[in-house]
Amino acid sequence: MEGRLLSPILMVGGGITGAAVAELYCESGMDLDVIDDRPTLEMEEKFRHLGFDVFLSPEVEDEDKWRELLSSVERTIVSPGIPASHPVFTMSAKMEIDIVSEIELAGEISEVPIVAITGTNGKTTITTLVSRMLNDSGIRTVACGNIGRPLVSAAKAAKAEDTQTLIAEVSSFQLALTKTFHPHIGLWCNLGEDHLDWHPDFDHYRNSKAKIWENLDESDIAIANADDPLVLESLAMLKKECKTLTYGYKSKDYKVVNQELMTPFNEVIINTYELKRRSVIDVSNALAACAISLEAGGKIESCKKVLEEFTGLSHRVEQISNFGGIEWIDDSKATTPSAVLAALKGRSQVILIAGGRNKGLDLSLLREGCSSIHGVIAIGESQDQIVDAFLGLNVVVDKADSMEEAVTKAYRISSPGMTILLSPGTASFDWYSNYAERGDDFKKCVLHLSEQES
Ligand code: UMA
Repeated sequence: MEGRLLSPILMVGGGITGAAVAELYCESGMDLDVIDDRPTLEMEEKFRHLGFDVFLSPEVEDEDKWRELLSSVERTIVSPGIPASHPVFTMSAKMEIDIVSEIELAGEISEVPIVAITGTNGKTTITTLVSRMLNDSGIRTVACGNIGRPLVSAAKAAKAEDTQTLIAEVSSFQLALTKTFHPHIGLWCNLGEDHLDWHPDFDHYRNSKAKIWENLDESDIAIANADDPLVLESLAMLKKECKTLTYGYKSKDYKVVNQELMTPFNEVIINTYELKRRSVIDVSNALAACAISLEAGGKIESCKKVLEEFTGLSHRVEQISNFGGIEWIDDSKATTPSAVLAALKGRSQVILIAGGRNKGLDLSLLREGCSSIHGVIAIGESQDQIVDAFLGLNVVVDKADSMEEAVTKAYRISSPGMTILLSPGTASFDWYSNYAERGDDFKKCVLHLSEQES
């Protein structure tokens, strides 16, 4: 493993990814420096413990300091959250320093196959399902990547942990810089506007996602969602000789026929009535997971068993209460308009709580869901954009300055039989540290209101 690692290395970002890369270099007895735009004492302590120093990144315009910092660096590894506009990219390019992402490094050191899953919405669910299906089939896997545990950590530990296949959720941030990243199976589930505060434009975002398939060869498999025209178009443009497969309602490979999920050989995997979650998006994610699992050697019975038991992940269209005869749903993970539209699909009489920190996206797209919506409570920094999105439509619109107020106002305009859906379409960082905290606050406010009202 050591032979494939280069030194000296500059690690950009001292978060979860930075720590995982540092652990790899520490174990290999190699040197590494860390820079961060916002170093903290806790961070410094974490890296000092591994024998590495953390430095404050030089100012954007201080080219001399950048040159000095990078003068002895052979490779820069960047954390996924470092945006394409960060000076480390321009300076590394100017000084002809190799610049890679952590998943590229993971691909270089991994001794077991990697299955990679990307897309705008649903990739965490698919990653979780695939890992469970393959484990149940007797193939030892670990779910990793953007889902939480860095791919590089899981790759490093694969031998010790007896892992046979790594199931990696990969984000556009992680894919953007890859040159050699080579999963055995790469699945792309969908594409909608997202992260335009990180990517310079939509094409950059789309091209980054498309990199999941860039290095596949004859022994690999590219899997695409047949119901997503942009993903299908990218599949058609693929020049490589790998096997290609699709899944979805419009697919001829992994498909839905008379409510049954089926393989390309028309074997029945499960009937949709046996699924605990069976909205259009749930069925799509279930099929995606089956496609990967069966192509990776999993068993149909295991796919069926896992799907029968799967009740969904927290904060993703999660039903949290039926107080007042209302279906209360926490979909705090929905940080893009496309995710909100997916949650609204097939529903009616919804009171939507939406808004937060806009990631540079066009929130007026939410209008497309108006036939499902009875009312909207606009929250957070982008509340005016949310209000504007529904101007002139037959939808009750109000604003709230806290989650508690939003929950109360939503309840006041609701009637039994309706749904109150927190599906913000934006990031949470204006009011919270992350989407989970936002969802938990929503749950707390619903519980509080139900206690007050009873
Ligand atoms: N930092 C800078 N300058 C910047 C941005 C960040 O110095 O311009 C520093 C921060 O001060 C911080 C460090 O970078 O110290 C954080 O690095 P990071 O933002 O890359 O985050 P990590 O802690 O390394 O976590 C990352 C992923 N985060 C992002 O992509 C933003 C995690 O995905 C992932 O679980 C983890 O690696 C392990 O692979 C989170 C995420 O929000 C869940 N992902 C996005 C999403 O799902 O929408 C893509």
